[in-house]
Amino acid sequence: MNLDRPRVMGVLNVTPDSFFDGGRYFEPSIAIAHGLSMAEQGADILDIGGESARPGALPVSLQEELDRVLPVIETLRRQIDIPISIDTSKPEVMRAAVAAGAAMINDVNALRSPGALTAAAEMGVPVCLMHMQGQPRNMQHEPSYSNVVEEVLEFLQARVDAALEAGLSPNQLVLDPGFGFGKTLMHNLELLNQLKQLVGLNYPVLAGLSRKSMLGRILKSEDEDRLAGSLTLSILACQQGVHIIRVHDVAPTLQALRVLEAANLKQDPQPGRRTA
Ligand code: 8Y7
Repeated sequence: MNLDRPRVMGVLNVTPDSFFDGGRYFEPSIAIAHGLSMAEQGADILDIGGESARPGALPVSLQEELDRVLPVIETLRRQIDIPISIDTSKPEVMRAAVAAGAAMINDVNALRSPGALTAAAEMGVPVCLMHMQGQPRNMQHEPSYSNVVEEVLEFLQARVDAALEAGLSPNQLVLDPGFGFGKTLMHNLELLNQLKQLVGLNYPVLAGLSRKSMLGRILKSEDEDRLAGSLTLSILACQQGVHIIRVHDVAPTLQALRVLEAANLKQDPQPGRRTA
């Protein structure tokens, strides 16, 4: 995938308890329709997940996770052209999802689960390695760092080393600071302001900021009212060179990116039209 311009990854949760969807996309047919809709809106990638990473969320069984995601991947694979990413930490789900047509692995646990490095090395698809302090069950209890930016970079560098050691290729790797995963608002804002440092490691960088609780903290708003804040955060990330943004609202994000691109290029996207 050409990453010269930022790419949009659409979030497709197939869980009854995810951050925002709150079970609305649990039915395979509803999840599939939502995936088709994001593809139509212009998503570059779809990220399909069957286990919620919401703070406080409990793990789901292997069979339950497979039952949730596989029918959705199999059907969407046949109906859309864009790559499908599997959001999982379980090596068995990675393997089954890739066999069903997934072209990327998004692992919030950065391949730390037993067998995950080997599975990813064998499959050879791109992998997103994300930083998380703690586990979803307890990660927001008391996040603590002496220097959040340094510690996140060190963690990701160590996971890159482990991945290369396990036989993954450097051009398979994507890095993610893991906004909201064991971080206070201040930690998230510091990371957001220093994203250039992560981009400087010279791997593609993915950022997920869409509708996250940091916006609730800033805006004191409920989930439903986070679109403008989400767009602002995504644009700030892309302005620092982030390559992929993971979002719920595909069409508005693409609009915001078109505006950013025009501003950066100082170019009229519709030359010849006599308007402002
Ligand atoms: C992220 C993510 C979630 C993120 C990556 C949510 C699965 C929480 N957030 N994966 N997943 N980065 N790579 O709000 O920030 O969507 S779940």
